[in-house]
Amino acid sequence: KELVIATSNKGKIKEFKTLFAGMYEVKSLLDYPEVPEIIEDGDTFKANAAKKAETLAAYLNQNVLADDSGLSIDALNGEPGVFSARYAGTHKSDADNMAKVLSKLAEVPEENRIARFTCMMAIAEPGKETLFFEGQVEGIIATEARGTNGFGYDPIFLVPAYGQTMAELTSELKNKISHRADAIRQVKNYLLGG
Ligand code: ITT
Ligand code: NA
Repeated sequence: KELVIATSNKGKIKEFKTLFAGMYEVKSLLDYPEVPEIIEDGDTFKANAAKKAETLAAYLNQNVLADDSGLSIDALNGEPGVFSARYAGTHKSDADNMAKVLSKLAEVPEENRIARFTCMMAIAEPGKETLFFEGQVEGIIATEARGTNGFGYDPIFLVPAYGQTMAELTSELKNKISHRADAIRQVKNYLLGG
């Protein structure tokens, strides 16, 4: 059985394939290059997740899951938030985004570097109301990037319980504790009728 996910982020796709292994064959926007670009102009993770899932579900006329996610830092009033993918500009790298965060927090002491990753998942079914599942994980923004696993802001996101950044954890461990794992646990419960 296949599950279509409205994402072209390779880091997410890799995690989805692992998290749904044995349950679904994961398809992504990379398998549908003809789909027009979906503009993410919402103010919230929920609005963007709904737009991605509903647009692709209507286009393919089948059920679609979407993930809108990001990093919210208390000391920056929730930034980068919905701008996480393009915080340093539209054609900048993850490294540029992380550098911008570290520079904005340069004078902020550790106790005030609290942050969380949020993963808002939407399941859109043609002709039905969209469903939402939200996962989160809390951490501390490190003072420098460490680790090479994962993607996005993982190298600067310290997970206090392990004393390591999300990018230093094995992908197996990230897939147990992450915001995405949290949301997918709820999605699976729903899909399996739990
Ligand atoms: P799609 O919209 O195609 O799914 P995207 O990268 O644009 O890909 P988002 O709009 O949801 O996805 O932006 C999420 C950004 O938040 C992403 O680009 C990363 O910078 C960051 N992010 C999300 N999940 C993350 C994770 O597990 N680890 C680190 N950073 C993450
Ligand atoms: Na996006």
